[in-house]
Amino acid sequence: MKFDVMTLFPEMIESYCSYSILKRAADSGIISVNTINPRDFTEDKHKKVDDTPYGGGAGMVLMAQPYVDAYESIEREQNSITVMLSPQGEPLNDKLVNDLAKYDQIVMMCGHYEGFDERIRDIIKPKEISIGDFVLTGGELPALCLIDAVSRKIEGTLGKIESADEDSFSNGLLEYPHYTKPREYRGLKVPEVLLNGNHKEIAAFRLQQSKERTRLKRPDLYEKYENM
Ligand code: 4H7
Repeated sequence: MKFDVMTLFPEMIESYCSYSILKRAADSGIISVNTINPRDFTEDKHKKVDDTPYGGGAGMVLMAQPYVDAYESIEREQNSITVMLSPQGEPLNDKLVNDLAKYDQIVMMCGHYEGFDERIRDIIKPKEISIGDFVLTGGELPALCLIDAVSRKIEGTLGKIESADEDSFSNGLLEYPHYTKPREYRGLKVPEVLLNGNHKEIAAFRLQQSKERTRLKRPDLYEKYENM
């Protein structure tokens, strides 16, 4: 999987991707993360990427020319999708993440200030995706969420130990509680069943815990699970 991120702040993307599991995946060639800075495509000596809005109002609008030229400089694979991270997008969830993981390349567009000149959308026609109903100062965090969530769906990214773990949503339920040493901490004991080595009993306990906490914390998910 190739991720190409259009951003005015490439270090934000590079930094997050240079740690832990994403770093390991990039080093082993399973993913590659590349940034493209629209500022490098400006045509004036001040490298201006934004300007005041026609019609008036506060803030600045990202200009079409640097973004469209930056976009057109990106080499496109055959099986590629272009995504704009925006509060107006389709909500990101596990199903959408799985769908995105089927592509060979995801080109991402990160906005700032008041957002994009509408002609950027008219010309590029990206799929708009939102990570939730709240506003951020820029699209980089949502782009990183997408890179992270998609990467861990790709064969070979997670190690054996991480993959064996049944994560939330893979079965439609939230994760069961986890414990590690010591057996007792501030008077709180690890549930006895986890210490007895009976794997059938442990699996049953964990499933029951998963169901119970999903029912309490996310009744909307629990209803979907029950009707599966
Ligand atoms: C595109 C258009 C995504 C991107 C406008 C991006 C939330 C999400 C952005 C804007 C994002 C999300 C720029 C509009 C900053 C608001 C103050 C970047 N925010 N912004 N303005 N929910 N912001 O996924």
